[in-house]
Order: sequence, then C-alpha cells, then structure tokens
Amino acid sequence: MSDLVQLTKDKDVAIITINNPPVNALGPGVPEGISQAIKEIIRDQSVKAAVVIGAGRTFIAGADIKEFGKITSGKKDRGAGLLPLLREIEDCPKPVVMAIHGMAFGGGLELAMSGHYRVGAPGAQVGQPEVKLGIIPGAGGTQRLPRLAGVAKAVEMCAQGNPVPAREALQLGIFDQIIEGDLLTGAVAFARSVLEKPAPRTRERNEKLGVSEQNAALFAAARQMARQKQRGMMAPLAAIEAVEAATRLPFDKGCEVEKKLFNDCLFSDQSKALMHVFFGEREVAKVPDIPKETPILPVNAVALVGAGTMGGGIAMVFANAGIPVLLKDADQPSLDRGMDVIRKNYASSVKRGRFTQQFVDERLQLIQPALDYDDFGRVDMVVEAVFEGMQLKKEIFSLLDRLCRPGAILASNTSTLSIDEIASSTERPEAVIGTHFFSPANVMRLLEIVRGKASSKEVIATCMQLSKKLGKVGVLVGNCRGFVGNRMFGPYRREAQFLAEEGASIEAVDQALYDFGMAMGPLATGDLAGLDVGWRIRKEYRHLEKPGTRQPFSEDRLCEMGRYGQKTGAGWYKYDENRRPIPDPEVAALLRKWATEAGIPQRTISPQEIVDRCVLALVNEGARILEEGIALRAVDIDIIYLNGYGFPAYRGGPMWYADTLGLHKVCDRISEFHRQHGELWEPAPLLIRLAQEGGTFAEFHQSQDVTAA
Ligand code: T1G
Repeated sequence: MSDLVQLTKDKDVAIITINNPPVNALGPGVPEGISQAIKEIIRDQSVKAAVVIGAGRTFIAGADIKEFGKITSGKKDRGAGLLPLLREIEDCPKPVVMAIHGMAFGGGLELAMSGHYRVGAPGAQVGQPEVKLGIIPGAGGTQRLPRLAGVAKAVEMCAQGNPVPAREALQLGIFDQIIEGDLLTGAVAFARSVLEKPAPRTRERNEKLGVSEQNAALFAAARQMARQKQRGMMAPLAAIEAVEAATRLPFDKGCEVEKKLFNDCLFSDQSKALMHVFFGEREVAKVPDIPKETPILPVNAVALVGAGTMGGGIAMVFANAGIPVLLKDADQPSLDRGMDVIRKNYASSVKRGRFTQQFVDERLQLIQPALDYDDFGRVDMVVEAVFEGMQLKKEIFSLLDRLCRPGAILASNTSTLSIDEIASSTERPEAVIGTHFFSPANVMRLLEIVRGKASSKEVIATCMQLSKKLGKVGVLVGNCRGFVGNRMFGPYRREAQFLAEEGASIEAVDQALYDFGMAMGPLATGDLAGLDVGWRIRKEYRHLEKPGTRQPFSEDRLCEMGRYGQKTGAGWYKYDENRRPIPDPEVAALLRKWATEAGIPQRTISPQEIVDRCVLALVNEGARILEEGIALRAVDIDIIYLNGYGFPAYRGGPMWYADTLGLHKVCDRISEFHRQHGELWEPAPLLIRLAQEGGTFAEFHQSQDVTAA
C-alpha cells in the first residue's frame, strides 16, 4: 500500500484509509491505492467486508483540481478517469461501507456512492460542487445521485453545487445511518451488520428515477432557474442535461453523455476562469512579506463610530461572528435610526429563512448603542464609518488615539481617502489600517484591507485572519485614491457616461454590460450607490483634474437637478415604489441636448464597443495598479471585482479576462481607443510590455512587495 492509502484490518473487516492532506483529494496515487486495496480485500479470504474512511479532518473533497490545469487543451478528453475504479468498488463481492466525516464532495461523493452503504458523522456534508468550478460531476455522479436521492434533489445538487448536511442526506437515502460517537467503530459495526444482506449496487437502483412527464416539468423548471440564477454559465445547464440522461438512458449510456458534457465544460474558458477563482480566493489570503507565524492580536470586542448605512451593516457583520459591538453615533435620533435599520435587516433575514429568531435575538444582544466614547478604552478594535470628509476623520482618529488602549487596532471604512493622512492624526500610525467594507456590508463578501505606510505586520495579519472569521474575502491593497476597486471603477463608469454622451442610449449601455455578465449595468449601479456620492468626491478633487482632459458631465448635471438615483426616486432612470428602473425619456432628451451643446458628435455605438470601452478601461487601470504594486497580484484584482463589483465569475475577473483575450489584442484595442479618444486611454506601460513579451497578468509578479512602500 502507499502512504496515500493504507489498508488495515479489524478482525474480518478491512479498513481502507485515504491519507492525502489537506482534504484527501483524489490526486495521483490515491485511486490507484484504493484499487489495489480493493483487489487485496477480494483476495483475502479472512475479510468479510470493508470500510473506506478519510484520515484527518475530512472524507474526500473531490478530484485534485490542480491536476485539471495540467490537462492540455489539445487532448479534449481526460480519459475514463475514476469510472473503472468506481465500477470495481461497486462490483466488489464483499460489502463496502463508506464512512464519511467532514466533506464528501465531487469525486468524493461519487466514490462514496459506488460503495454499497454510506454512514456519516452528524456534522458531515455531501455535495457535487463541480459547477462552481465550471464543470459537472465526471465520475458517474449525475447517474448515481438521482438513483440514490431522487431526480429532484440530484438535479438541484448537481446544477447548484451546494452541500447537503448529514441528516438530510439520511432522509434522501444518500446515507444509510448517522454514527454518533466514533465513526470508524460505528462503521465497522455497521459493516458487520450487513454481512448477510445483499450488497446493493447504486447503478442498478432505478426505483427513484421517476416518470418522464413529471421529470420533464422538473427539468424545465431547473433550466429556467439556472438561466436566472446562474446567468451565462454553461455548467449548470450541462449538469441538468446529464441528470436528465440518467432518467432516459441505461446507466452506461448515461455515463457516456455525462463524459461528453464533462469534457465540453472542462475544456471551456469558463472552467479555466472558475478554477482560477477557486485558487485565487485562497491565494489572496497569503501576503508574501507577512510570515505565517506573525502574531495575531485579539479581537474580542469592537466599537463602531457611525451608525449610518455602512456602520449598521458592519456592526451586524461583527455581531454575526459573535463579537460584541459598541455602536456609537453623535445623537439619539441617528442612533435610533441606525438600530432600526439593523432590526429591519435582521427581521427580513428571518423572513427569508437565513437566520432563526433565536440567532437574531442573540446577535442584537451583542450590539450595544452608545452616545459617547466612555467604553472605547476596553475594546480591541475600532472601525470608523462616518461621512467621507478628511477633517472629520482626522478629528475622530486623534480622539481614538487618546481614548483607546495600547495595542488596539484603529481602522477606517473610508472608500477613497488616504489611510496615511488619517494615520498622521495619531501617535500610533502602526495601528491604523483601512477596512473597506462594501454596501450592504452585512451581505457583500468583499473586504478591501488597506495597508498604510506604517501599518504593522501584526495589524495586517490580524485583519486578514479576521476577514475569514467575519465570512468575508479579505484582500490586501496599497494606499492610493480609491485603493483598487473604486480606483478602477472610476474609468469604467467614466466610459459608460461618455458612451451615453456620444449617442448610446442609457438602456443600451447597461444592457451591453449586463449581457456581458455584470450583475448590473454601470449607470444603474450609479443610481443604486447614489450619484451624489461620486459628485461630492469629484467636487472635492476637482482641483486635481488635469486641465483640458475630457470629463463626463452627465452625472453632475443629473445631481444638480437633484436626481441622485434610487434614493431620490430618479437618476439615470426613474424608479417605481419597488425600486424597479423605468427608462426616462426626459433624461434621454436632456442628454442629447447637453451633448449637442458640448459639441459631442452623436453616433450609433455597438454593444461590443460598449463592453470594450468599459471593461478594457478596468483592465488598463488594473495594469497601472499592478505595476505600482497597489495590488499584490492580478488575481487580487480579479477577486476584488468578483466579490465587490458584480464581475461575472465565469470570466475570472477583469485581469484574467484580458489574459483570455490575449494581451496583444487587448493592447491593440486600447491603443485604438487612445488614438480615437486621447490620453485617458494611454495604454499602461505594464500592458505594453507584457503584450510585447507575450506575457500574461496572471504570471506577472512584483519584483518587490511595494504595497509595503
Ligand atoms: N483539489 C486540490 N486542492 C484542494 C481541493 C481539491 N479538490 N480542495 C481543497 N484544496 C486545497 C485548497 O486549495 C487549499 O490549499 C487547501 O486544500 C485547503 O482548502 C471527478 C471532477 C473542501 C470545503 O470542488 O470547496 O471532484 O491554499 O482553504 O476552507 O466529478 O476546499 O492551503 O494551498 O478551501 O476548509 C470537486 C473544493 C472537485 C471542493 C475545504 N470538489 N474544495 O474548505 O479549506 S472536481 C470541490 C472546497 C471533482 C469529479 C470532479 C474547500 C473545502 P492551500 P481550503 P476550507
């Protein structure tokens, strides 16, 4: 046997232990080791049954995703893969019991379903998350799961990819028993209890495959759901088609359909992008110059300054993670308003079944409203979330500097202002850092962690780790205006306004980006966030604008009319009582008038140009950010855009998307815009260099870590 797969015996029961940390993935050597063990078990007359179990914290979390990257696209077929092994297990003449703790995901569940019985620990989870990687189950999962759990659940699990807890797996028939206490002992006892029973082969169990009329309606509903909820993704539809094949074809024929669909997905750009995202979400947690052993500071009590929309949402984030929060605001009415919004948000979470009332009651207990700083001396961290004004923030930080205990973290939720300037109002700039949450803070997964010149490694490491505890994706960025996300969003929304001023209709601009996969079009996004936010910042920074540089005017004009967007019932669009956007001919007419007055020629603009102008504006600014070291890696930018700006995950993020197009082509297109639209489109030096060298953003690494500069 190999180190990866051990075979031991408990009297007449053989135990196959998978030992491939960290998640027992079915990497090279594991399937081979299991196959060898099964052969040995069949040979060994003293063995009456077998148990398969995972060493460490989990059963098998799937195939080794890293191996997919090595499969060259030319091959277009990854071979039989695991199917022969699963058939070998299923045809083993002695009962094979799968003992599951932690996760049985993807190939792990497929392997488990090839066993004759499955028992699980109470906390175990099973799932087919492959669609989240842009693929589908490829080892018979779409054929065996409907036979075990029924068609409806199988299509849901394969098309949506969400895990199922142990109790539900038992109800569905995926598990045969829940083992309280020691799993291995319970599994061996279970194996002995089925020695006299026939060993059921999952592939032969057709009783749950339903009837075609019922199934037809079910598959139609699943397709409609996939087109709405997983818009633009190919894998969910492929998964539905594969499960449908299970209800129409014999097992082996169904596996052939699955294999074809699996290969189509595996060799698609979407799966490459989604695997980039999978590893990217793990890589962004690693900061090259912050060693793993950097001391982590305690964060057991927090204070929020500002109970507005952001402050209230952030307070919920900490409370949801079980951390008590002092929520301070300047006066009682503001505090009451803030607490009312929090209660309303929790009430709708209970209504939607996201939280139980008991959970909410406990969380509300953790949020303590305050009108003064009296208790700030006992907290470990303060997050300031007040109005975006430098003077006000500096006053607050200089006060916090005097009131907070030594070693406390002083964080600002600013979305654009300089962390270094804020830190300069304290005697402890090493304790100051940016924690830029995204609205609504209790929903959006992204947390931009902004490193100031003096931010200590302990403070950075603590915030990076804290982001995981808060259920956020923490990405470390350098300090500059707008950091990474908003700095790139500026040119993106600038181009959207320019396109509207040059003749594209408001709806056409938004529809083009929506069809590209963005969660929402750029102009409608402005209305959602409030056009006045950008207007105020533009007015504050007007003095920094280069004279003679073209600037969009339309949003300033809309704000001068009091049209701030959804919050005023009108912006680019008008909004009904349910905040649904309604195209407004008045704005369209005003736009034409303003553009003509500004001498901007009107023309018909294609959806492709709209997408290129907006998305490549993101890419070009992203290249500058990468070159300046404000982002550690291109993947950091991608993860920021997927989790904070609604960029489609199946395109991998703006920098990955550019790599997929080819930087030569991207550079040519941007140079074309440079010739047509002037200096705003000057290609970033890094882009020019990588295009000339045939390089990619993904491979680009900073020579030295300048976010620390
Ligand atoms: N392959 C390779 N590496 C993996 C892996 C996998 N399947 N799963 C995790 N890792 C690495 C991960 O990159 C990280 O590495 C470390 O393990 C810990 O992971 C045939 C084709 C299981 C819920 O999609 O969802 O089977 O960063 O930080 O938060 O039909 O990992 O430390 O170097 O995420 O506790 C289907 C993917 C594969 C599950 C644990 N399976 N994994 O989460 O730890 S396709 C999946 C997860 C397949 C079959 C098809 C999570 C987790 P590093 P982690 P975690």
